Amino acid sequence: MALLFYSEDDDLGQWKRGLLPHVPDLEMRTADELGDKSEIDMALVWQPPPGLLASLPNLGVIFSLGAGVDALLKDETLPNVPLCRMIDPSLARNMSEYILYHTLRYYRHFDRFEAQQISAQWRLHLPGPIDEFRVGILGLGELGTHASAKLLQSGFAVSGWSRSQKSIDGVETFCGADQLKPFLAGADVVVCLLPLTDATENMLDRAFFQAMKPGSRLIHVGRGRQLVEDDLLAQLDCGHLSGAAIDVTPIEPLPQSSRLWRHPHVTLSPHAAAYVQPKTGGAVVAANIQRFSRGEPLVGVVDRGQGY
Ligand code: NDP
Ligand code: OXD
Repeated sequence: MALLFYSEDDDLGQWKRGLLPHVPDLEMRTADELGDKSEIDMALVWQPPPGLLASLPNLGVIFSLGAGVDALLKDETLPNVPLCRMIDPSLARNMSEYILYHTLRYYRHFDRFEAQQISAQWRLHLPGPIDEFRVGILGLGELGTHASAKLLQSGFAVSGWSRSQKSIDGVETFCGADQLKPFLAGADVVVCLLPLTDATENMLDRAFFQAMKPGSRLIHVGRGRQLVEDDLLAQLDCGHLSGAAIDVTPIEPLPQSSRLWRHPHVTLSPHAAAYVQPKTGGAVVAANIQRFSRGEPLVGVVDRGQGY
C-alpha cells in the first residue's frame, strides 16, 4: 500500500505519527519523491496542484485533508475514484469553539467594549436573556450539527438551514430557498457553514444581508467565494449589520488592499477556524484505508453531483 501525501499547510511528520501506528505497512510518499507512480493507490491531500492526482495511474481513492472539497473538484483532471472528505472530531470541536467564541463576543458586547477602549469610553452594555439570543447556522452537516449542540449547551436559541429537512432536538430547522428569508430574519448571529458549490457561490450578497435582522452579525466560516465582499462592507457601513467575523475570504491570502482588513466592525482570521489534528485525523483516515483495502464502503464519500 502506498499513499501520496500532499499539503502545503499540514506537516508530513505529524501525519506519519498519526497514521502509521494504525497502518504500519503503509508507505507514505511525497510529490518530490513519488518513486514508481504505479505503486501509489491512495492519496491524502489538501489543495494539490491540478494534474498531480491524474498522474497516478493506479489511484483508487482520494482522502481530503479538509472537510471542504471544492478546490479538489475544480481540478478538471481529478480522477474518477471515490473522494472522501474529512470528518474528524477535532475539526468539529475547533469549529464549534470558533463559533461559540464569536457568538459570546457579540452576545456579551465585548466587540463594543473593544471599540470603546480605543477612545477611552467607559460605557456599560448588558446582554439580554441568553435563550432569546438566536444563532442561525447555514449548513446542518457534520460541523453545523456539532456547533448547534455546543450553542444549545451554552444556553443560546439555535436555528439551522439546510438543503434537506432536518429534525434536531432543540433546533428550529428550515430548508430550501423558500425558507431562507424567514430563517435569516430571526437570527441575531448568522453563521455560514456551507460547502462551496454552484448553488452557494456568491450567496452572501446584498439580498441575503438585507434579509438579515437589523443590527445582526455574520460569522463566515464556509468558503470565501460565497461572500460578496463589497455587499458585506456596504451593509456594515450603513449599519444594517453590526459586525462580521470573517475566517474565509474570496481571495486567500486576503489582498492588502481589501477594506476588510481595516473595517472597524470586521474581525478577521486567516482561514484558521478549524483544522484537523493528525492524532485524531490519523485514526479516521486509517479506518478508511482499512475499509478501502478490504473493499468495504468508505465513510465520507463526496457526492460529486451535489459538489459536497
Ligand atoms: P457537510 O457536508 O457535513 O454539511 C454541509 C451542510 O450544508 C449540509 O447540511 C447540507 O444540507 C448543507 N447544504 C449544502 N448545500 C446547500 C444548499 N445549496 N442549500 C442549503 N443547504 C446546503 O459539511 P461539513 O459540515 O463537514 O463542512 C461544511 C463546510 O465548512 C465545508 O464544506 C467547508 O467549506 C467549511 N469548512 C471551513 C473550515 C474553516 O476552517 N473555515 C474548516 C472546515 C470546513 P443537507 O444536509 O441537506 O445535505
Ligand atoms: C476544511 C478547511 O475544509 O480547512 O477542512 O477549510
